Amino acid sequence: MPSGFFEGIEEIRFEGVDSDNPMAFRHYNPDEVVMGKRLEDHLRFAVAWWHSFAWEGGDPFGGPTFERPWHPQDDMGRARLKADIAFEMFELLGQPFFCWHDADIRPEQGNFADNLKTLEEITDYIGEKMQTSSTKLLWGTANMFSHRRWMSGASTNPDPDVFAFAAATVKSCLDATHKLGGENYVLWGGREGYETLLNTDLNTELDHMGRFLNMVVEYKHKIGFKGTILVEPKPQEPSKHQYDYDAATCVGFLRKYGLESEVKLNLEQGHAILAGHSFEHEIAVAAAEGMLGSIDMNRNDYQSGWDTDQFPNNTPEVALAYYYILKAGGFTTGGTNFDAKVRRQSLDAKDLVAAHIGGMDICARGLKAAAAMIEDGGLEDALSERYSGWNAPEAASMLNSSLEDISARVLQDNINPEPRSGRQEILENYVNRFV
Ligand code: XUL
Ligand code: CO
Repeated sequence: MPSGFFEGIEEIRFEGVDSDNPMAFRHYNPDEVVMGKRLEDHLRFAVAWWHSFAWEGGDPFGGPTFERPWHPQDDMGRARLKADIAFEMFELLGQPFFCWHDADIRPEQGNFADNLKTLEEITDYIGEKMQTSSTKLLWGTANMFSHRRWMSGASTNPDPDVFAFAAATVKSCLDATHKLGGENYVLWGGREGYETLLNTDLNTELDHMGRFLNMVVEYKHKIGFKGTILVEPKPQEPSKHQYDYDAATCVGFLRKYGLESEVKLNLEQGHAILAGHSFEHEIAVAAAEGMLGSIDMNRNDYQSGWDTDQFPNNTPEVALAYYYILKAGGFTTGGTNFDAKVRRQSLDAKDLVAAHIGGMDICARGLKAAAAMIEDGGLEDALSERYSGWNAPEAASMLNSSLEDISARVLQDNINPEPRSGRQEILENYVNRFV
């Protein structure tokens, strides 16, 4: 028996670009084949349990606005109702994946033993629902930032008891992710950072975080979890400074602690913007290091300057993100998670479904534009041409020579470089032909 929450909303279908039905896909046809692969298999969309079902509509100035039948989530009955509603929405949208934090799916009990018990109970319940559903788990994660116990960090907390609580919590979430067949496990350290350097021992905190992550990887192998461990960069918010600042910082951290072949990155559009980067920059940096794992596809408001977690709606931005993802070979275990929430005034079930329709449509449109650019090859040709000087043997051999040898050659051949155009506007115009 459906709950009635989505009453009046039919299964969302692909109707094509000429459709004016706001509750239909215009670009996302899961079965459309692009570069030899179905769109659904390229994009691997996931619904975020926290924003879509747990979040109650509060902001820093006001309380809940949504008043869903399963809010507030303080008992297991409502946790189960929330799961029922979630799976109803997955079905309506044909969602291939979902993601959760422990705190989104079970009520907070205030102590570890009871948190563990309710997590096991609710993940058994979700597991039963998955038996008759085609929606799978993209990733699970532990919320180690909301409860007051985490206020000074989780693995970086000066109090060893909090480190212990964090280790036990991640173990329980990794177990639950494994039980549900999750394809990845994410760690985002919202409180792994500091409010002030004055009370912070940076070296100790980073060493603890590095050891903690190594223990996560050791445990993953012990239980035979085949998914990917992902860390999610974000420069700040809620902490003033977060150690996983951006992709480049995470790459350095993973190398320092010997994790470069074990851990990849979950990159979020809004976090890239907060770090002062474009999303495609973060993706390209991770891809260059072989550490591109998964993405959280949500934008920020460009004026308000904080993490507003809105659904994507900008085709050119999304297209460039997928261009660098496709160029890196596409997702393996990763996917496109909508770490996005409807606005506080968007009260209706219809708003929640329409937000996902729009996000999926924009991503499909962006991916198709990206694939067209790859197939056309214009950007790749321009790159090859720009670096073609390095194909000459005397150029390539320079990298294995020395400053003295190169200096001698500059004198002997009278090398005097002629500046050449970077062709930025021409390339930007090229991209605009596709988006
Ligand atoms: C916070 C954020 C998180 C992570 C998972 O900004 O993005 O939701 O994705 O903890
Ligand atoms: Co995120």
